[in-house]
Amino acid sequence: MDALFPALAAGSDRPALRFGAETLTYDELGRVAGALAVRIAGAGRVAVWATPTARTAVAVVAALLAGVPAIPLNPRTGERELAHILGDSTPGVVLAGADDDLPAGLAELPRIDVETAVAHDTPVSANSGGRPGDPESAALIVYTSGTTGPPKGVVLSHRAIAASLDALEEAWAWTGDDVLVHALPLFHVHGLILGILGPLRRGGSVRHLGAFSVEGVARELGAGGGTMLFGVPTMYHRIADALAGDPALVRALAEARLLVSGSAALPVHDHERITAATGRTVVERYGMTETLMLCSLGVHPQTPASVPVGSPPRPGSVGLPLRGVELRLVEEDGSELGAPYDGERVGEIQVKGPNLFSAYLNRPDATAAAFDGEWFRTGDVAVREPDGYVRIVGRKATDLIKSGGYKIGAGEIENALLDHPAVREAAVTGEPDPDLGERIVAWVVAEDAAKPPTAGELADHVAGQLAPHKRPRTVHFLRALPRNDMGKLLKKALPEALAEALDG
Ligand code: MCA
Ligand code: AMP
Repeated sequence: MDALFPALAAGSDRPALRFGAETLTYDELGRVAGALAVRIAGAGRVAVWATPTARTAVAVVAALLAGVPAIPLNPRTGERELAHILGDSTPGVVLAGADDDLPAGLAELPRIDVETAVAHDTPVSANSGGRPGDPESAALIVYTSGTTGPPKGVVLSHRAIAASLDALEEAWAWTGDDVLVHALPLFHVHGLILGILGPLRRGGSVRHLGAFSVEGVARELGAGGGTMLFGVPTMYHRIADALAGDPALVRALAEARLLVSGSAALPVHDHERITAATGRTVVERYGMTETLMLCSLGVHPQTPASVPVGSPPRPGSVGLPLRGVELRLVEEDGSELGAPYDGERVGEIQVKGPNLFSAYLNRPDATAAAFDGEWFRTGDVAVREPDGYVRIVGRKATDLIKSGGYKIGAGEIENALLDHPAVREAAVTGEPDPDLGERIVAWVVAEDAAKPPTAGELADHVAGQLAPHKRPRTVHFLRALPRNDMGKLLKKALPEALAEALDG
């Protein structure tokens, strides 16, 4: 197998990473990551304190070069979730920045501070292109939520990462000349694998904004030098909102080669607003932590970079399966929906391919349950148009919420709420939200109806235990949760219970 980063081995003074004022060339990245790789070789698994900084990119590249599995940690992870992840993945060391203030949960773990400055005596590491080790070995362990229980560690191999990034190279004519702009978090597949490892595998460069802002996008794209933008629908929604009063933003988007949205469906209305203002079509792609990338609209490689085209715009569609991905739709009764497709019949998306994960860490039961034979069950429900294009229409599990592009299990939030002393019963649902896609709503029965906790207190509690993006944005207080005769919670009846909500 190819080493993941041929351009690192070659070394050059071309920019690889830029985070704010900090830039690392391929030569510099090869030296600092190569030196760190030598230090962590044999460390077992390494946790990476995944702030949106160059240090995170250096730490992850070093782990990949050393052949040591990396576990990216959301630096805002709350106590309970962090304890679970550390207990499950048992890293031998944590890589962080010298000025990062690590929480108590990490105090026991040896710490290595990640340097991004090249010491004069740092040699170009012999392995800075990475040893062509076992392609099946674990490269990253990325935690993802399920409907119930704590998040599961998805073990991703070098093979899966290379296969997925190379399929995107073809679909998007992605080259070393591309400069990717994004502001995605670096502890998930989208921001880390696509957004950092993707450009590095191509020998191109990435400019990370640190935090998302429409101004940052306008500054870096187009005339700013950026050729591609990756974002979740919430980011494109905010961009669409800003276009009317911002000619510089319109120009920046119009001049970019490729605008890509993923992690959740981009509403047709936002597609239309962006196209109307800029003449550009946002390219949707579909993937999952367990499968990496599965489908995308494509661009035509022969099109000059200055001419912005996508394959025929198809808002609401995620395009065709990528190279190497086998995809089928399976009906409730287990029968496969074959061609000819009619754009009407609905089935669960199941997939096979070299891009798939290896296993859920320590969870052979969950790994086995996720497959139908060799086919991975995505839980996403779709139709195929007569020409094979895939259109996602929903999800099998109503207890999975996609908010701001993050996947969040209702069960883990319910458990966290139930841990609050003032909460007797709790149910969590996702409700449509124009900005976040879905908004987390908590339905709570207080221990003492006369003295319920405040909504803000419960949001802080969930943010502190799990993560801020899992906090409920709306809390309704009820006298009782709707249940059937067997005592089973009836989530579908919750909206009706709203009329009797104590919060008015
Ligand atoms: C607010 N904050 C709080 C609280 N309230 N913090 C603690 N406790 C509270 N009670 C803080 C937040 O931490 C944050 O701080 C700030 O207030 C605003 O938070 P929030 O409102 O949550 O942020 P947002 O504006 O809603 O964020 C929108 C976003 C974000 C930027 C679009 O949702 C995002 O980055 N989404 C990306 C998700 C993603 O990458 N998904 C990929 C996984 P501060 O402002 O300081 O940060 S899916 C995947 O990988 C698959 C493979 C795929 O297909 O891509
Ligand atoms: P995650 O497990 O966080 O990696 O999220 C994966 C899920 O995000 C998929 O199973 C889909 O439900 C959803 N998803 C990702 N990309 C898209 C897209 N372009 N359109 C609709 N849903 C998407």
